[in-house]
Amino acid sequence: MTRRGRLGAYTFRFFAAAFLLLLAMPALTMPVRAEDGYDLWLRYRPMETSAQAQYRPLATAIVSEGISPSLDAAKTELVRGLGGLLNRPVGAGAVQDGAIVIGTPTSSPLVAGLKLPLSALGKEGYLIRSISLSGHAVTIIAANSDIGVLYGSFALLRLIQTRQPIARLDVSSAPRLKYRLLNHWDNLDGTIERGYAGHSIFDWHKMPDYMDPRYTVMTRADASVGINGIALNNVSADPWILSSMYIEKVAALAAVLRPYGIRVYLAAKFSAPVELGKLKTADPADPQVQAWWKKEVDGIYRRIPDFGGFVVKANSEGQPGPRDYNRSQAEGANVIADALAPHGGTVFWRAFVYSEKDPTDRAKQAYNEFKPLDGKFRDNVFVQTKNGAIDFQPREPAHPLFGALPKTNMAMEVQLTKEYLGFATHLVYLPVLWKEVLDWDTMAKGKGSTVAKVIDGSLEGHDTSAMVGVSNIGDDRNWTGAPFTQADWYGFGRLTWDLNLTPEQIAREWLGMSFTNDPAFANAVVPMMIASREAVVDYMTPLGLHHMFATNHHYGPGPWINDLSRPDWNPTYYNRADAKGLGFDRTPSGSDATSQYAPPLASLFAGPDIPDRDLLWFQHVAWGHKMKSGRTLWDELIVHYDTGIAEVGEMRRTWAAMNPYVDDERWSQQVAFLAIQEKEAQWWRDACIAYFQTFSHMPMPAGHSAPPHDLSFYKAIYIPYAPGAPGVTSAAFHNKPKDPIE
Ligand code: GCV
Repeated sequence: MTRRGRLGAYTFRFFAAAFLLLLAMPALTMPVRAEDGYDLWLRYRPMETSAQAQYRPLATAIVSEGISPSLDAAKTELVRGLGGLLNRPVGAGAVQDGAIVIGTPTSSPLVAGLKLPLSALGKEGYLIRSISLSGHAVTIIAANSDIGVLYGSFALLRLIQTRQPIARLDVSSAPRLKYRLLNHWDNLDGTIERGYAGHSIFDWHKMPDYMDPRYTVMTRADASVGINGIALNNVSADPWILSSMYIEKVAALAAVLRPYGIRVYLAAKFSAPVELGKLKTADPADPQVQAWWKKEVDGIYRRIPDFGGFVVKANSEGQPGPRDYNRSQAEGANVIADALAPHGGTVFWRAFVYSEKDPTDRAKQAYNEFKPLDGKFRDNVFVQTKNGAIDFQPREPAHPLFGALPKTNMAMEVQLTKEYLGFATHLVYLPVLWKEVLDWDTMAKGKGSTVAKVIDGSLEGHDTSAMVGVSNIGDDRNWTGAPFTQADWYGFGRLTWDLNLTPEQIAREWLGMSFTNDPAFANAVVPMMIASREAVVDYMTPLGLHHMFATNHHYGPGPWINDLSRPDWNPTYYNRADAKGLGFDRTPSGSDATSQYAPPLASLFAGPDIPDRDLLWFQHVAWGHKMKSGRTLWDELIVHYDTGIAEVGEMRRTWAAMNPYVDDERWSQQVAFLAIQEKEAQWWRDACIAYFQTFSHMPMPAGHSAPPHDLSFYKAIYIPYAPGAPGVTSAAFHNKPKDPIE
């Protein structure tokens, strides 16, 4: 070859190599697999090679004898999960070493022949056991129902996803609560009240002809953590949902949910007999009204035989209710309950009842209304009570109704969506908050009368039980608006299944399934998640402060707001800041809300030994009051605000160091969200201190800086279109300060 020819060949090879390198570039520079959170905790990414080798012999085939939609769902999930995790197809097969045999004694002669101890597991529990079958080492997933088998399948996958040993399993598990429900506050127009993850995933307009595949993904996620019912629409309900047009759509959704053991519920508007039925009244004592509910309910059950029932918000925040007809909450609930009873349906009647016409402390109103009605509700009614007496605050004492209605089925309602906790961008791991309430000792029947025992029915021997969560799901690609808000959805389900789980356990599981099982990752991130709850209390509402939120959207601080039409919507109503001090006097010399608690708690909250964390909830305290730490109230308050901010700073540092363990997409989104959180924690602290200082007139304690602006700066911050607020457009001009650009 001539020199020229050689040169030509080299040049060709060089350009060919450069071209190939160019083609390979994206693969070299991009992460191996992009993650956007869509797959939630059901990611099923291939395990590390060593783990694959360890688990593959233990999951070689799936043996399922029966046929049913739920068994199919279980099989499909195992095929998908095992195939993904073990990085090789795992399909249906015969009994062999490593087979996973699933079924119930009714559907599977194999399972029936084993005579397993299933009776204590009830309808939904499951048993997973490693046994020898015809000389083969297999894993059995057995239950009394196909749904139990599905739950067991998710449980086995969870064990593998979190790298637990599965060679010698003997696990039985049954849910502690009978009703484990999510309430979606989704409006029929696609908006979501207090939703921070996009629009509603329910595309009502296209239903029933088009059923978005996302419904099934959501359902799988719900079922994987044991959720067994969802109410589809906002509790501030649109009567249209009960029309035949919408019931047809609801029936189509119920069909998606059914194989996964999830029943559909609806929020019903109390005045529906008037709006839909064209009656003159919705009075529960009116025979025509009673007949209307019966006819409506019968019609629903004809289309949805396993319909769950209704959740009702009555006489609350402008919603109609029995009081409009001088009837009690029980009479209102019972008329609907009577219509549902023959079909096995349930009413979740909300205790979130307070009236602008009642001058009584808002924190006392629900108790006053419901306490005299104990024993008057039908058996198929739950009184659905928020965890605290005001409204999903960063911290509230448990609602005084827990333990106060021994003859009534009590459900606890908590909020997954973070209306009062900084929306989706603030990392606040909510199982810590819920656990605090579940562990709260009401003392109703002496020591140990925890809220958990009230809602699981054991305190008073009820045979039914429930917990309800306000959903945080929207149509954002990652479902809940942020990587870490998925943990609240996951944690809610896991906790309702097993109230004994600790927030740490739940966090560790979720991190392993959603990110990585590397212990170094969990060791850093679990404490960060746990600390996140106290951080938000500290930077938003320390020492028992509550409802300091800006109007309507509740985004950011507004402790000075005092001009709303209803006194009990004003933050000043709650903080009572004045020249003397701070806090709501709910002792006997004040509103006497303390007396709604069992005597030992009542005297604790009204006396000098009250824990700091509840102080300003129950007492009005002088600015110079000596706290347990020896500091004045004023100094203590500032220390708490700054501790909260410091905690978020610490969270940022922790997460920044997690880059090696997490895909770039989720890592960098969380980096940005934590930066927002820190900025807003500072905003909360500065705005609140600037306001309170106008009363305390006290200097900043040494080492703590003064807010950089004066109060007028914070008051002028105006956010017209913060997401999630009801009627946001009409409210957008409320309190609008003069725009500096005008
Ligand atoms: C659905 C709070 C929220 C409202 C919500 C209400 C409720 O007041 O701000 O958006 O309305 O609680 O729980 O009914």
